[in-house]
Amino acid sequence: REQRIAWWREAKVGLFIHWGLYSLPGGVWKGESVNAAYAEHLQLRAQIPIHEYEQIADHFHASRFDASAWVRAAKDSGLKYMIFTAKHHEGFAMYDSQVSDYSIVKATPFGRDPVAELAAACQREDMVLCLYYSHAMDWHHPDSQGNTLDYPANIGAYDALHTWEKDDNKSTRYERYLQEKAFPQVKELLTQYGPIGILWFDCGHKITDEQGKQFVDLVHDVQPGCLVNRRVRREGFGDYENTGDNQRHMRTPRRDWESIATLNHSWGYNQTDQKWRSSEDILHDMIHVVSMGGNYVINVGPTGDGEIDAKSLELLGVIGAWLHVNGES
Ligand code: JFZ
Repeated sequence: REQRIAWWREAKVGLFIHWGLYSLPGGVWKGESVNAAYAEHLQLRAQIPIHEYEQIADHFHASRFDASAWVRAAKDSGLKYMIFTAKHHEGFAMYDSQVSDYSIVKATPFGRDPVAELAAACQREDMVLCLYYSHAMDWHHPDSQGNTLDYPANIGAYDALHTWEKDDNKSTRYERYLQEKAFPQVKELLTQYGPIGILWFDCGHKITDEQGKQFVDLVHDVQPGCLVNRRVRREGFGDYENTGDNQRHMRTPRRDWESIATLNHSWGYNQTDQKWRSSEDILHDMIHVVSMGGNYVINVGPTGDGEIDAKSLELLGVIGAWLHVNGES
């Protein structure tokens, strides 16, 4: 672990990128703003049937996507690593997956592999590429428990979810999701794109210790140099701790830790959320976290077209200017 985490301790600051099918509706469904802070949770919040949600892919052209532009935005802002959402809770692979046809390459007119393009751009710019994978929740796979249970509390109304709820043998079905989709996709991410800095898992409270350990072992078996964050399961798991979203300190900072922050209130692009944080506020948090020994990761949610919005770029610019003067390199 000491070897794995050396680059991360030096990096201190990173960029999170939430990009998926949800980026296209951007928090609005059928002309109505869905009252949810997290635009990437649209499918669940608006209880959109899977076959309807799938149709977003038909309109996903991402005509302004430019991997180098994203990597340069991170680099110019003084950020050292980039965490990209390879699959969020919606279950859609934002990379070329052989495991499922529900992917950006197979299901959209865009048809390209953003992870491959980001990997190439990161290599050119000396940026560490890290990948987010929603391992516990998958709103597209019929056997994933992610659709219900404690998140939020058995909100029930669409396809997969009902059948799952009525099933007596939930753990068997969930295990099938892990074997059929989650484990094989994580393996793909670790074998198709060169060295990955962090496999960033989320919502591990939904799985067992044993399953959490299986994810950690899988990552370290395939890429011993790849870090795993705590959210793979719970406190003490993985290579380092995470705070809750937008939390600025650990109650008990016993090991390396990371704080992740949004610039408005959503992680995915939300066209209705204009409540941006001030640059002073963000700078203050970043300095606070890093001075307390944590890493600070700032999030942007590019539009479905593939662009980082002007306001986020402006805020990143302020961070870049500060780090340029005060950062270490
Ligand atoms: C999550 C996701 O559900 C969300 O969409 C986003 O990707 C974010 C980075 O992570 O949600 C969480 C997970 C954990 C906490 C809060 C929100 N937490 O520990 O406080």
